[in-house]
Amino acid sequence: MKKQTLLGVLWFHPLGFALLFLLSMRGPSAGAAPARLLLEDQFNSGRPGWRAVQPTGGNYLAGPMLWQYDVVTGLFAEQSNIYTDAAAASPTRIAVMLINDTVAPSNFTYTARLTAGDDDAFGLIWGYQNQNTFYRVAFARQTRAAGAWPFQGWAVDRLNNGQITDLYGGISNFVASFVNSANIPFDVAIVVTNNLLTLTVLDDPEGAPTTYNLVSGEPLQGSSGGRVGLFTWGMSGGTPTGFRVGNLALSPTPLSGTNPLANWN
Ligand SMILES: [Ca+2]
Repeated sequence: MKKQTLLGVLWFHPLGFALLFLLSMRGPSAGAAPARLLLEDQFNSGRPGWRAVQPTGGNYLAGPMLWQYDVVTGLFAEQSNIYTDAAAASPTRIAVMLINDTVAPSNFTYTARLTAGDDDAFGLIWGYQNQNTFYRVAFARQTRAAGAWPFQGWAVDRLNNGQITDLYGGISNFVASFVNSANIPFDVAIVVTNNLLTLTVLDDPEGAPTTYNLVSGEPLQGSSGGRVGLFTWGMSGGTPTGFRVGNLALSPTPLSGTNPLANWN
């Protein structure tokens, strides 16, 4: 009887569930012995340095929330389509988030490369104090009725104890200067200095780069210090599926987290 060694499954969802096992088994026969487990590791401790947040009180549809991290590409994703209220609009603007453990000081720079697959909303969070108090920049491609969030293009809003204030872009002073394209990455830079926001997008950085100075030194409401992260609302399908976010960097205080496979060769 020929003996087989089979590397069975490598399925890695460190923020959800993953299983790695090496299986040594004998070929099929009437007298085959049960599979013998050589190695098992449940990657269920999450992505170190990050926490998934699903705010309470939301009327959630689709989902369930599952944040994913690809250790090879360093990209974060969430593609469950989880959203709130209705596909036409979310009056509550409640959306799930992924928040880093580092607490940024009041002056900081937060950058990332975003790529949309679907046309609903995703983007970046800063000044996170709790699930009801933070700043957010949202990017969406889908056209919706006037006043219906998420707005097409880009929008900066503030939630303060759940109270929503539109700050820049969106419905308050929307300039249709930037709308993301499917599968075209764009680099986002959030710079906060003395409570003034500068928000810049470099679209298609590796193709035909175009810079959009979306907000230039405009005031914010209260401190912007706090945690940073990502959010998603209704993203699934397309190419890439849902969206991807990578090249995440925060200064002067670096993001928390280590490669969960750092001790694996
Ligand atoms: Ca969608």
